[in-house]
Amino acid sequence: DPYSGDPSRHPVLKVNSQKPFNAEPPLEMLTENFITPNVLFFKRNHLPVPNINPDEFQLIVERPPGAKQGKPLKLSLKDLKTKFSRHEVTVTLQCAGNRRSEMNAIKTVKGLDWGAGAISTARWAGVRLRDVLSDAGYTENTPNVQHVQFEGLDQDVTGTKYGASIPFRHAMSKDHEVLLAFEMNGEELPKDHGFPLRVIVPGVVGARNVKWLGRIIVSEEESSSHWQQNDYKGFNPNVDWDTVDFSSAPAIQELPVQSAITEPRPGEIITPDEDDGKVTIKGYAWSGGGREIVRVDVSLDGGKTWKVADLIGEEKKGLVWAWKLWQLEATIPAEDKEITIICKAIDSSYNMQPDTVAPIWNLRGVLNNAWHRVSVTVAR
Ligand code: MTE
Ligand code: MO
Repeated sequence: DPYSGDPSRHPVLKVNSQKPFNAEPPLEMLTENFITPNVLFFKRNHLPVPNINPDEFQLIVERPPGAKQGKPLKLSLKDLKTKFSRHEVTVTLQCAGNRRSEMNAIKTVKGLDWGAGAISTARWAGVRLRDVLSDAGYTENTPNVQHVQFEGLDQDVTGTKYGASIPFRHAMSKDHEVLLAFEMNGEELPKDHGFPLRVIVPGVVGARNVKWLGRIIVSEEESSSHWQQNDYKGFNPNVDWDTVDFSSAPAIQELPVQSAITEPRPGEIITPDEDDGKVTIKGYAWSGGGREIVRVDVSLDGGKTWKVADLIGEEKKGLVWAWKLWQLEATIPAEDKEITIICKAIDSSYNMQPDTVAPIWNLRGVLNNAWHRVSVTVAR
């Protein structure tokens, strides 16, 4: 069993697939903390978790043509920790398949049936990718370089490794804070999250945040991996598996604005406060590309009227990589028995979420960011 070396996991996680391991935290636990505890952080593996000896580990960085006779730069964990300056950043990671189950409910899609919990936030520590690329000899002026490819050390039975890439200018940008991380929330990177080293690309889809990083290749082409070329792309709702042409669409990088309700849960019977008739609604909101969430609107009447939720977050200058948790104390009209709660978030570019799933449905079930709806019964 190639999965016999996988680590043990917290029993509270909702498992979407055991082998490879894919799981999300219960939603009401997800928004208990701004920083998601490591054991609750969603886990998305395509392959068995590789067993890596940290004392023998070496990151291989291919050099630009001509530099050092083409010999790659090899860095041990100690080299990474001592030769480069440490950098920390709070980043929310989201899988492109977050909320896929709502797409599946309309028309079957291919993929794991994620609820709204394929998103989590951690404080990551490591070194800047741009510093490592500079050390290998790359500059903003290196000719013929367009992409930075990341190769994982996890592989399938045929030896194919997980891989992905991001644009070179993104990797070299000081503002974008791309990190080679060896710590997650003050602890050594857990096995499920890429021990001993992973890439963190703030504001970019989870799939490019390569775990168990083994090799970095700078190239004119994007990664040739399945996950860069033939997966994690968006399509028109009428494109099906007979007509899909993966080469016609760009690989997903920055993600669109997103939000979801985490409390109450669908079908729950909620009891308004005896004195003021209020209930508490909670959720999260996040956007890709460093766009900060500026407002979350919540409706308790299926979208007829809207209230503004309180935002809970971290102070950060410049680009913002972490989500906002939000909360609303709201009065429910005395006559209402069944209500539909809706949330929608607005980011700093005034991007807003689409109101329904059908117009953004796609065969792979990615990029679902429609208004999130939760129907509950009111008991008094
Ligand atoms: N990196 C490797 N090497 N192998 C993988 O299967 N999965 C990717 C990405 N990096 C993956 C990987 C996907 S699709 C996502 S959403 C994130 O890791 C999930 O990161 P997490 O498990 O730390 O939440
Ligand atoms: Mo993902």
